[in-house]
Amino acid sequence: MGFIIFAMALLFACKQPATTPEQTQDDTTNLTTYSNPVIPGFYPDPSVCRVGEDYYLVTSSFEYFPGVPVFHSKDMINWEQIGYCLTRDSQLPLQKTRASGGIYAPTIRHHKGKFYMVTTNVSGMGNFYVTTDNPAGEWSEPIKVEQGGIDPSLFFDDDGKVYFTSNAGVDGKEGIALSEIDIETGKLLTPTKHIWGGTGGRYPEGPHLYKIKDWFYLLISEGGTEYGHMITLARSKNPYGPYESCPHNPILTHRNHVTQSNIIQGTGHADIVEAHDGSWWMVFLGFRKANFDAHHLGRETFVAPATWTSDGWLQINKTGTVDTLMKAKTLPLQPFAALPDTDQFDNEKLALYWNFLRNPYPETWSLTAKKGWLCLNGTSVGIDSIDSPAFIGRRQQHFNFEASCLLDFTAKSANEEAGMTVLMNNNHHYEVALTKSPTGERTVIVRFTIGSIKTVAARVKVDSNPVTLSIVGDMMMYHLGITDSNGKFTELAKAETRYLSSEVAGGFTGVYIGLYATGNGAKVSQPAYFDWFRYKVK
Ligand code: 6LW
Repeated sequence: MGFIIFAMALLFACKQPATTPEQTQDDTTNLTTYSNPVIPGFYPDPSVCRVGEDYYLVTSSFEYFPGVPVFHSKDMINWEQIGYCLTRDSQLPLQKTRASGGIYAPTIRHHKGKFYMVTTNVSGMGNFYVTTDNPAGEWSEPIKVEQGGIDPSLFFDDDGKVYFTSNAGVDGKEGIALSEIDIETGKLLTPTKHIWGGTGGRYPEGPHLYKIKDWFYLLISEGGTEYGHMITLARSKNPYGPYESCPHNPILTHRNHVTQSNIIQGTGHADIVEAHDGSWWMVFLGFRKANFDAHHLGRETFVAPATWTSDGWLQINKTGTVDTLMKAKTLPLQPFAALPDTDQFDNEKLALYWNFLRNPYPETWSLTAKKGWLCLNGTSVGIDSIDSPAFIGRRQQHFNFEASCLLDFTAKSANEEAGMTVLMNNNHHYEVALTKSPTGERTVIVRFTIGSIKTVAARVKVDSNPVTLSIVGDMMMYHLGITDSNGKFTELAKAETRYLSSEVAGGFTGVYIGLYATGNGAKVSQPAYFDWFRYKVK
């Protein structure tokens, strides 16, 4: 029975729309069909705010740089990345940050013409916020807040008070804590007080405080970010409590038997917003299981409609559950143009979707050294290191994809290599790379690193230069190989997506597709040049 349910889930999942979400707006019923997740791939811990008829959303980013991507929408369904909150080393020191360290859940708020983004750098800086007038531009230097815990949030009350919440334990009490802060300096104006412990689930976290119709509502997550995740709600007439738990808790979860065969699992960590037409929406994270109960795309951003019950509680998508195809009355859809599949590296700036692993060493990459090519100057740092290799990567956002790059590189020794990787973290990644064999031949290798198990699964001699390296992914497997000038792909080796999943690799991130160069302990004698990179949804 379990297998049949799994097979059905798989069949349904395989039918999922690929690049742009499937969207239709029915004029007679006024209902929109849209696909969830609305931002696929590793974009967890979403937070949203509205300014007039514009919506802004941020997500966490951990050890990747720049940090905290910012998205814009006109309809809550279509999201376009417009920038990052943390673009400078002074805002985001990530040097030697462990995998899944760095930036945890952010909150975005807009108050009196200013945007605020508050988050935690768990690898040193702790809780801090940055501000800006223009969310697509530069944000301020960090303003630190001396309250512990993760998942900080800000609430601006009408009387001018600013409340800071996080999941800090106080006097041995687990749960959500609150203080008032001076928003100019970040200084605490009151002691930190415990306000709610949740409904009994583990890890009460991700708090957001709102004032709606004379009630202070506290939205949190419990149960941990895995299969037991849930979203719970409480309210009080006073920000300090006592808080009354919503009788319908959890208001959104997929931990129960009704959703056990749903491909979407782990729903939690939410934020809400009232749209300019008076409708209410929730953004939250979830993941899509791929290879049995394992997921490798990371935790993704989902959106669901919310309504208020007559007794003043929030109901999410009527059922407290969601689907990959949603039907709801939405704002008029305003989709954005799809990004091109291929990056020709013709601009002097990297496209917004590219990230570095930790703060990049400036000399390791260039878009100007050879015009129209990305140049990676490999150093001694490899992608196994808790350091900053010569690497740029983009998120794998779809189960079925083909990624290719044209690489011009000649290794001078067997240590030197450059290529393409699917990388979950420094201990879990697969690559196809150009190197030199111990006997001096120009060689393409496929290597798998799964924890302490490392193996070169394929090694073929190649004469040509440049070479097109390719990785083709589906729900179950990655296929790594080379593509010839006629576009014919030759698989050299394959391995399961499962071994790059969160369940195997651990941590909070999702798979990246990266381009890299390294001397594995010594500087590489010459640069690796990438003419183009293609990420195509299949
Ligand atoms: C985040 C916490 C969570 O800080 O996971 O799922 C943590 N929720 O709220 C890391 O993303």
